[in-house]
Amino acid sequence: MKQWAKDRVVYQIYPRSFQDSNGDGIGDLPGILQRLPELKDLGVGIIWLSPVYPSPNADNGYDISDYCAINPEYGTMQDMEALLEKARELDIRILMDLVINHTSDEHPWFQKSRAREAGYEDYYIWRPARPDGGLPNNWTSFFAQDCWEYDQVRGEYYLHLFAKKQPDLNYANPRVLQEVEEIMRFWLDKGVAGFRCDVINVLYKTSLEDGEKRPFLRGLEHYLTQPGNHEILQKLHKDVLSQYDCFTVGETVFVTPKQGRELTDEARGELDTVFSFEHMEADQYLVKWLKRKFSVRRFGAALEKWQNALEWNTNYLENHDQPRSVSRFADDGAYWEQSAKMLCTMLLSLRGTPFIYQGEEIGMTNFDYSSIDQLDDVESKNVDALLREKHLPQWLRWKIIRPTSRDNARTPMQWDASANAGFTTGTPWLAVNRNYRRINVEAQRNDPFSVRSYYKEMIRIRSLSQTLRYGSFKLLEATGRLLVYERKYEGRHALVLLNFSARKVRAGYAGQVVIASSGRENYDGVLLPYEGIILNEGVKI
Ligand code: TEU
Ligand code: CA
Repeated sequence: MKQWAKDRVVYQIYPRSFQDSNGDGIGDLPGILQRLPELKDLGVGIIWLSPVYPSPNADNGYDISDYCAINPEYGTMQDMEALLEKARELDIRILMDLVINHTSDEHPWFQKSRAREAGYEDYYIWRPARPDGGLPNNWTSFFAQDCWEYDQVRGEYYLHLFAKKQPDLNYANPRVLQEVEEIMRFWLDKGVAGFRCDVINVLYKTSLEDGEKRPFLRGLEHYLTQPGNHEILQKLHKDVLSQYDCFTVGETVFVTPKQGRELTDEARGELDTVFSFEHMEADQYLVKWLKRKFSVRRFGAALEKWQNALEWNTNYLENHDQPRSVSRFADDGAYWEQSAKMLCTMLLSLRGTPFIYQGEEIGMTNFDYSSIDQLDDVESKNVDALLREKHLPQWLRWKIIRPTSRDNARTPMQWDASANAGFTTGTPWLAVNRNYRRINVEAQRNDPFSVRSYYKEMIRIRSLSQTLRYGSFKLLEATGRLLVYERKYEGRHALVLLNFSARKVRAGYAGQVVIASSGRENYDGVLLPYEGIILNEGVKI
């Protein structure tokens, strides 16, 4: 793995919600370009762009209809080149989102495949109905549906692990992999620095037998991290990735530490790093819809396991699929500011490359909508439909969907206190959170005590400290309220003390304060509500 990818901080942009430049209510590439100096100022070294390719937007760009072009809603290829150029000037590298498990059903490959055009028949996973007329198998999708859709043109069903407008590609067909290699080369030759690889451990379907009985994701055992999947990744690495100065992070669903190690083993040559999900279960049972109270103990246990499982981690608390961290793991009310800074202290002091999601650096919160009608997300809508089928009343459906919906993180970026938070002069595609007059970049940019300034300072401190970047990780405490860990490098160490509660908590350590989210310069053994502190050469007392 490249050293630059270890030393830099990544910032994820969800283009649709970042910055609109032409008043159509949709974020775009010129909008991103305009904001690059802002990100540079924050200390960002890499940007991950969620998909910007042409797409019918059944899943906001994760359903791609042309991999080597730009969605006209977002601009042109010239705009993309200008963005790369400006980023180069500022020494910011750009990662593209590589979504290759599925395409849009409007992709020309799918159009040709459904028409059985020569050479394209097997680009997707087609099956006839069962003799009894039933679906080809009993699998269920990630988006709360079955996995098969009947296509009138072809007279067969196609497999889709996600929405029905996202047919899965057939990786048993070597032509498909060649196409993917060409796409990767196209972008790497344009100067992108690598890829965030969407659901990259479910590409290869070993068999299409019925799945074991289970309440969700039936069929998973036939496609999760299969040997055939490792082979695909090795080939992409050998043929393409190894030829460039680039970095990959695989979004690997339900990944175990052992699989994570295999996927990132340099000797095997597959991916550089993976996103794991276990810490996201600190407030849920396996799937996001089954919420439980956030537990520091569970969170700490997941961190301990993953921080030590892999040679190098990628750390995140938010992305476009997860609710806002300050609303979820801490307090977005009375202790909003303290909470956001405490979480920042953690994110930037873990071992691995930190990923900050747009708006996280100003402490953006979950949406304040009052009903499902205000949502856009296909996942939320499918879940609502499923729960309605099961006769759950509306209030209960909303209670389940509200804290979990992906739209919590997709509300437009809050830039300033003007109309629509400075995101657009038109009507935003998704409503802006009403708290934008209080929570926005402009209000925080020049305030040395703001959440954003704290992020900036933590990024700076991390960049200066080998201990925070490369040190080993050791969990010292993960109790009801308190999370404490040690980072150690070449005989030097730092202690990170985090209070996940609205009460003062005794944490008996002493040392020199490197940074405290409260701004204090001395530590007396008691953490303030939602306070985060890093102590240099700290000791237990
Ligand atoms: O997400 C894959 C994935 O695991 C999610 O579908 C997850 O199950 C869900 O969002 C949890 O609520 C990736 C992308 O990040 C997501 O935006 C896409 O919808 C999905 O793949 C399909 O491309
Ligand atoms: Ca626009």
